Amino acid sequence: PTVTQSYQERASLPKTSPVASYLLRLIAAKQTNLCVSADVSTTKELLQLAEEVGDSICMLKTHADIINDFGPRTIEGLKEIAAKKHFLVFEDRKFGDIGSTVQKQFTAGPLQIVRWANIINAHIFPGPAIITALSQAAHDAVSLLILAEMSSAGNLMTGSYTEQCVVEARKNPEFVMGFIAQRTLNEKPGDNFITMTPGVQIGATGDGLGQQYNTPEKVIGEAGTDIIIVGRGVYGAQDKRAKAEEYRVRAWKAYEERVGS
Ligand code: S5P
Repeated sequence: PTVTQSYQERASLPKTSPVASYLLRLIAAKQTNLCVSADVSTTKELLQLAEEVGDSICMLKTHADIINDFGPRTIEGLKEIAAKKHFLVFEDRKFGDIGSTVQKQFTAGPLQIVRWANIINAHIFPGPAIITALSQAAHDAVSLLILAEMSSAGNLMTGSYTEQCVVEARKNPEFVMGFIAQRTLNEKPGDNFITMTPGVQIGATGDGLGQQYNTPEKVIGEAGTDIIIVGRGVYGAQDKRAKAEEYRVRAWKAYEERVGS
């Protein structure tokens, strides 16, 4: 089972999407399973945060639609810092519409996500055509995460809905690299999906708006997930670089203890 395998080993397993292999190798090389969620509202803050935490992360997650002045400068700046500091960019657009519409949302409009994101995500409640539609509009360096579980209180993504996410992912291992979920969903032999888990903060249990928090040890060590996604826990801190390092060290140690290295 993948919970006891190293990131390095998993990078070369069969049926692993190319972006997943690349990311697994990057995680092993940089020794970081931390993704920082850059939920800030200006290009300046976004690029500053990327510079500050870049050495400690494997991935930066964006919500491009909350950046007031999002444009070519944002895209070029982000690409440059990502190349320099070696991390991937994940646009958390959470596609959830008919195939034809998501293709346009992915490729057109003011965000032109296909031009700069390495990783995107989608809900499968509209049905599996959302996966084929996004895959047709993508190029080789883009991979999809399916939202299989959420961190917010009372969400409806449980039981057979979550199971169906795994079924659809198994049909498309070339394009679907894994899940947003609260625990590993690699249950069948041969499953090598990457699980990324938001709702992580040290010293908080919630935000008063439904968000629920766990610790890095809980999600990586106990729930067997692969990457922690931390937003306010990092960008809300005075010293963002130091805080990112703190999360990196704790999540990495939880991983090492899990795989027994
Ligand atoms: O289930 C989810 C899925 C996502 S992608 N719960 C989440 O919180 N997220 C996102 O992760 C959310 O949109 C936000 O960008 C981030 C969590 O931010 P934090 O400040 O609560 O750590």
